[in-house]
Amino acid sequence: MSKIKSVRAREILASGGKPTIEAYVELESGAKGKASVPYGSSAGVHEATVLTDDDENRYNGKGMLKAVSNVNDKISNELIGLNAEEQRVIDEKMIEMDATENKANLGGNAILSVSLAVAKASANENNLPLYKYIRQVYNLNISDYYLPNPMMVVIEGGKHAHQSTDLQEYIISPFGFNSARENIRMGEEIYIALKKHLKSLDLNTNVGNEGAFAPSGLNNNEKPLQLILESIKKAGYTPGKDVGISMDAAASEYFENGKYILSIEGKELSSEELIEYYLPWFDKYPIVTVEDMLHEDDWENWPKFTSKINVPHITDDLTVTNTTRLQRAIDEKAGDAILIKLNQIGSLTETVDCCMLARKNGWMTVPSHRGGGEVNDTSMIDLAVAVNSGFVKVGPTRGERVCKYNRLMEIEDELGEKANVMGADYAKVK
Ligand code: 2PG
Ligand code: MG
Repeated sequence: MSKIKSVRAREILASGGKPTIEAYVELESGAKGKASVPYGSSAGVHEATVLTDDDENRYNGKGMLKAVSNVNDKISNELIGLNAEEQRVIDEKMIEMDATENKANLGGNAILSVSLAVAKASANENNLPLYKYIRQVYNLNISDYYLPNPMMVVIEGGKHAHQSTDLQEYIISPFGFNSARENIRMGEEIYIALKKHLKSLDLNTNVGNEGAFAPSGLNNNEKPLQLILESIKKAGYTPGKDVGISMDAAASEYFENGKYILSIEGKELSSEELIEYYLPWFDKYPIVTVEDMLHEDDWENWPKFTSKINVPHITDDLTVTNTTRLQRAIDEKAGDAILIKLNQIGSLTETVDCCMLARKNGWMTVPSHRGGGEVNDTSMIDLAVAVNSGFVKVGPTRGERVCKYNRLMEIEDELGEKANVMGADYAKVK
């Protein structure tokens, strides 16, 4: 057991060319931990605050010097001398210091960077990889390792791309192999097959925020499902058996003044009409999961839609990795699986609590990358392995995305014989 000796932070760049924050923690033993945090571009309104500077002269007001100084001048004073293995106490201390519902004072970005850096320093001190340390420090009663399948975003639109679809993400979810490495390979092969397919149809293959294709000129929101289905076959895999299709509509982004506005089709739909619009897709395509098909406060209609489909409905903007919102979603049967983003809530402890609440209620967890400002930190993968998540959602290309898959393959190698894979059982809590 070692005490915290120093806590520092600095501004670094995230994938979108705007800053984010990185924290460094050193323990008295000399063990060190470093962590950076991402932010979203279609962030939900109920997420923890990403504290940015008001200084329009730097990065158009998106600098993070305030968050950095909150770490260097405020948080560090309170944490120095604390036992680094008291992760819950440390996180609670920062939450108490902040004293707001949504971490508006210190910033969820500032708090999370320190929370993760403490965990990494202490994991190093204990000579444990982060995923093992998370199980140990929170006393998680999970014995075996079941590695998540990749959930690879291959076509993106909405806020993540310009002139593409209204829905935000079309995803391939490979699960047929009994190996994370092989499922990742399958996903990448389908991605390349899709690239060839798009080219052959004279559709552009430029990529959006998450490294997925963002073809312009598609005149409806169903077309990507068709293109992906064709590409799965072209790559030599069997749809529904080896790999399924997933979607994240990110519907909050096209909800305006009480209507869902599908611009590329010139449609304005009510919740009921939107549900009817989606339903035929479930018969035509091997859809295995869907996410945020309704907006973040459409509580009334989430249970109606979830009861009409027989695949997991993942809550993202609805629950924002927040146990209070998750409990409501469980009680109201709004969904049956949850997207997990550390920065939505802003501390490791609250994120792990959210995953455990989901598990207790039979909900699949799906840790996810962020759209706008991703970083090379791979903590989300260690978290996924610690809690036996069904999938991890990450884009197929770009360094800040593939480092996540590389980490997953590294863990698989490290665990060797002990590495089971979620495979087709992804929706089960293991
Ligand atoms: C989402 C995410 C990640 P963002 O909606 O699930 O794909 O997007 O980080 O922009 O909120
Ligand atoms: Mg989402």
